Amino acid sequence: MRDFRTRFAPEIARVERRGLLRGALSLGAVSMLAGCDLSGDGPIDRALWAMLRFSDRVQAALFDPRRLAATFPASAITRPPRFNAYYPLRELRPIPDDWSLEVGGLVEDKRDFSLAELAAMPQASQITRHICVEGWSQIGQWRGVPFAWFLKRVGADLRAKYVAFDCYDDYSTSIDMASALHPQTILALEFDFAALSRPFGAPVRLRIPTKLGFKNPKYIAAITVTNQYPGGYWEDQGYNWFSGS
Ligand SMILES: Nc1nc2c(c(=O)[nH]1)N[C@H]1C(S)=C(S)[C@@H](COP(=O)(O)O)O[C@H]1N2
Ligand SMILES: [Mo]
Repeated sequence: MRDFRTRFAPEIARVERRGLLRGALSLGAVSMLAGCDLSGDGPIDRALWAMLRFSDRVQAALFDPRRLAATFPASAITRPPRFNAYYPLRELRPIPDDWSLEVGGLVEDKRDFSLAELAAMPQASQITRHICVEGWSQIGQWRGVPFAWFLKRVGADLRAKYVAFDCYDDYSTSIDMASALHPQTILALEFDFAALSRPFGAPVRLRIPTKLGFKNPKYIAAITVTNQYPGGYWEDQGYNWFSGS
């Protein structure tokens, strides 16, 4: 943290110009505002968004890409697993028969991938804890393609800032490239030692145990590598974007 001020000099200057750090509003106070409606476009909203982006940069700088999330024995798996989405399970719609995973943005191999192609790639299994911001957690098993391997395979620009996910239920989220490349981040095809079922993310979901549950998109339709801040369904409503767990 010694070079903190140097490293974040432009951001700190920007935030200080707005008088926020000199005032009563600390980063903690701003994070408590997560959950408030920040959809307005006034000067206060813009200043708050600047603070939130600043907080994301700090969290990204503190993220250790080699530190592994805790793993558990199969006996620790929570059963039955808990479904969660921004709507109730009965409103889950079917996935189109012609599903394929669209990969675009800053990648060389911009095209669609079938489930068979994904299944033929290297797979890794993990038993990790999934933590939902709503105040519950569960331990589960997921298996799938190491996302770092996948990003290299499609020739993604690994210096790009973000990877964005768009889902079939109009959900979306996005993550930083360092977290995307973390060894435990996988494109999961399997959950609880069986093919992913529809509620838990079929055909494919992201499993990223270093982040909170809402950063683990299910029913992925498209993956985009980009330098433009993509936000996401909850992120656009003020949830902390980085959301490490
Ligand atoms: N497509 C999609 N993915 C999603 C969500 C969603 O509503 N739609 N909810 C998120 C949230 S808040 C959580 S906690 C987890 C829940 O995953 P689970 O149903 O496998 O427990 O999915 C995340 N991914
Ligand atoms: Mo969640």
